[in-house]
Amino acid sequence: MMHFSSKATRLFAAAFFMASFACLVSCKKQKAASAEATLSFESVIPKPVSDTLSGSAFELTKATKLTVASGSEEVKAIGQYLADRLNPATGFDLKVETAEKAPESGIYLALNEDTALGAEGYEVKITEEVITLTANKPAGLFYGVQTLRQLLPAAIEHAVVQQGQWEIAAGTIRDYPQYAWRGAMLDVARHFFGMEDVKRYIDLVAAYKVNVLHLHLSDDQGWRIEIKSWPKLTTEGGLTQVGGGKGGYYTQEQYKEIVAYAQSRYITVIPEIDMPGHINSALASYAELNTGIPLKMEPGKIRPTAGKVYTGIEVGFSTLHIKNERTFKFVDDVLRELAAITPGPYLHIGGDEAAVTKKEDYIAFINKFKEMVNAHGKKMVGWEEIAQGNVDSTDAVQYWHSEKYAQLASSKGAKLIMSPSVKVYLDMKYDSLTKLGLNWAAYIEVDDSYNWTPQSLAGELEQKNILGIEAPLWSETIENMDDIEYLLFPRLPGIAEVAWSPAANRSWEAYRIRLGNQAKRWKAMEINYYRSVLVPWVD
Ligand code: NGO
Repeated sequence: MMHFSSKATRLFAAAFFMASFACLVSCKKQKAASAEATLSFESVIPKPVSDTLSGSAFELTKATKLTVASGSEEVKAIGQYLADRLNPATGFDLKVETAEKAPESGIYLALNEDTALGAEGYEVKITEEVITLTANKPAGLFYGVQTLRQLLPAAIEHAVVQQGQWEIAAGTIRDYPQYAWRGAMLDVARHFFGMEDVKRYIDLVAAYKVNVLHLHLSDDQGWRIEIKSWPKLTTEGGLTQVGGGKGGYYTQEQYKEIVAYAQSRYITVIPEIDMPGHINSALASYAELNTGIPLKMEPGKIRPTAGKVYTGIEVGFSTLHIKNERTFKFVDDVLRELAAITPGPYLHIGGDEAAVTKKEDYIAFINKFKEMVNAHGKKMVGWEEIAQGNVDSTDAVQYWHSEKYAQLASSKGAKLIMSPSVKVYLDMKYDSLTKLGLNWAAYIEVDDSYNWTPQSLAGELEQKNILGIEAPLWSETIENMDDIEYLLFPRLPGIAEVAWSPAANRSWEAYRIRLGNQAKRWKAMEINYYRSVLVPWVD
């Protein structure tokens, strides 16, 4: 207990008590003010639909309780996913607890009917005491968790313990996506990427609320998915890749593991077998798929010989043959086996650049593929050229550069996935100095891939026909994870924002600041990215 002997000491003590009392009243405000100055929602990509700061902050400490509403294993798993993101860098040992009702402090996740938020939206309310994350469906909780990650200091992304204060700006965020299809494609055919790379790719895109992983599983250079009834597709057709290096393939068990991993990140896998062109790896594996029917060639054009293993990067030289009896047995077996291991609703049949398939054969092929895909309980997706076939409102057509085909697909009632090669082809170089990538469509700087809306392309499409957006990463020139990351970052987050955030909320000037704030995060995540001079990076 304090003891005051002299008058001077008593006066000092009185002043001290008064100051302390004054602080009790105002220091909380001061903390709030400093939080307001340093903490904001400006670190979040894609930009939320609405957010309001309240001016104080929540601090995550080792005493913070992480609670989920009881009754759903799925919600508990999302709680665990959050704990796994928070524990390594903080050094805390947060454990997921369940409760019947919302606690008064800590972090709380629960399902809660709020129809305005839709199937993927969420609301997060942050006060000094408690963070309450709610959503109609688990997917919304998962996206809310991605937002919370980005609201914490960037150091949270380190894999080892960091010193730091783990504050989150207080306020409310209500958020939901504009488009149901927010995709990223990875071409594992031109160069093969193993399980760890695919999982990292999934994690990187999941952080930006991407919900579709389109795997381009076959092309002229390689067949990458085990088909048990046609084993040579992989044991022969999967052996090599562009440049002649060792290829590879996923067994069906491995594919299922990828699908499950993606599912745990609320990402649907869409497998693509590219047909009737881009099929050389199959022709090279099974002589019976070749008929020897001479191919229609452009005069003077030298094409690679279809039917032999191919390691270059030409396109449009191979085709299945409509008059070959084995062709449809082959296609049906492949689609059946693929449908059986794919829980998602779609199978992608490719359909692009069938330059040596006769037009009437091409149309007959697409109509037949559609019947087969539907017979196996799935819906068909294909590149824009499939609009020439009998597509309808159950099919999705992936626009990549032809306004004519996009309009045709839309006039037949098909849904459009927007992958404009001049905006979102991640294999395009940033500028003429970029070492990786191609440039046939355009040089795509980070502002180019951000500054567009799906409706204004392909001759003004109606909103109701647009299913969403997908960014393809073709792999002719990329060989490893570092290469993947360099072309993905910084463009992918901006494309994800085009797919998620309302166009009226977006502006390049504001976005580039938010993007620059991601640099520390990417460093912590060890992401290899292109340091565009257009972005004010904050390290
Ligand atoms: C085209 C082609 C692919 C290439 C890619 C390279 C489509 C749909 N087909 O896009 O085979 O890999 O360009 O940018």
